[in-house]
Amino acid sequence: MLSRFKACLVGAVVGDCIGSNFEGLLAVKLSDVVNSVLKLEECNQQAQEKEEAGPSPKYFYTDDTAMARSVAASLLDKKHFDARDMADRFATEYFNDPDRGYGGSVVTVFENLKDPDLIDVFRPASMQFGGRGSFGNGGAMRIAPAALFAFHDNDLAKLKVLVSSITRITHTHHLAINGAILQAFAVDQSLRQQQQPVDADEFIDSLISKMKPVEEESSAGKTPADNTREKKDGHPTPYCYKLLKIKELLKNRDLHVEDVVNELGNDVSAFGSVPAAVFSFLKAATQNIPELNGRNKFEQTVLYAIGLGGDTDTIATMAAAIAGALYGMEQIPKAWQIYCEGVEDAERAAEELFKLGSL
Ligand code: 8NA
Ligand code: MG
Ligand code: MG
Ligand code: MG
Repeated sequence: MLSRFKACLVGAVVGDCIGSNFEGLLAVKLSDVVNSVLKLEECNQQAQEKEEAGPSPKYFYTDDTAMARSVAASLLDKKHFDARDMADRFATEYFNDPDRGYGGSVVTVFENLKDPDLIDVFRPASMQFGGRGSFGNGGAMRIAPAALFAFHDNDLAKLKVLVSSITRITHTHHLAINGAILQAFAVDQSLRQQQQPVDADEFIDSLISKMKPVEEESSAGKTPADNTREKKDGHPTPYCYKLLKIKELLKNRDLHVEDVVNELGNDVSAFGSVPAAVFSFLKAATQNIPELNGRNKFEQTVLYAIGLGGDTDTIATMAAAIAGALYGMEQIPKAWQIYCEGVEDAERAAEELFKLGSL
């Protein structure tokens, strides 16, 4: 389990670092994604053979990892959710290192969080987008450490509250919150998964049974104006609807990337990215991806997720957190670990989160 904890956070880091090379591209060739990691692997090979190693490549992490680090650090330091502490860490991290590719609007939240007279740390986020709140994937992308922190309690209601609180510091739209909850539930479920290969139908059915009450509860108190996006999709429980779509897509043996993107999305919204991450995990877990032959399940998850294009770093970081939680560190290539920034810190945080549970 320690190895799975570590691979969840290390996986998230390498997914972000490798994925960020393709961020925002509408169409990504899987062969280009493979080449990007071959570069790391060849360099590592040369270094091991003590030949003239080329200039050391480095893939850098982005906002996804920067914020996940703050989530982990705050939970580890305070041993519970402390809104003020976590908000301070998000803002301080941003102002110390603003060029990590943050979302266009979340920056306003950080600026307002800096106000020394601020009483309610959830208020700046709730003011975003005319009071509707951001539906970006910035909550979901950073949430894996929360699933590890709550793992030993084995209480989904508690995990849900924790995830919702962490997300609401920057994102108050219910699609952002529920997307983060889905991502956390998927990580939690993957950590608890006993059998391999994964049964995709079972995995999805279990997620639906957990998400259905969450979505029903959040749609109960909503005003019609809040519902624009669901209306567009015509569904009162939109994440459950997309989870069912994932099941369907997995049964299509002649599936193209465009079909996946059309049905699930690949953009910076939570609704347009968390389902794509879950899909990438299950696709690699249950099927052979011919272009990725010779690669293990973890590698296939990350490479496939990036191949969906769009918000590649974030879809890959989320898919990799789920995959790492199942496969453990053994499946994360050494070269990826060496040449992606932030791996050691993630490994250390995961170890401390693991120890916290056994206290
Ligand atoms: P955010 O809260 O700024 O949301 C991201 C974007 O989503 C906003 O800038 C808006 O364009 C749009 N958006 C969100 N909520 C609403 C709303 N209620 N109404 C209309 N538009 C809305 O930032 P975040 O933290 O959620 O962003 C996370 C993503 O941005 C991550 O994927 C991260 O990597 C980053 N990022 C992505 C790209 C990209 O994929 N092209 C580029 C730069 C940064
Ligand atoms: Mg990013
Ligand atoms: Mg980025
Ligand atoms: Mg992104």
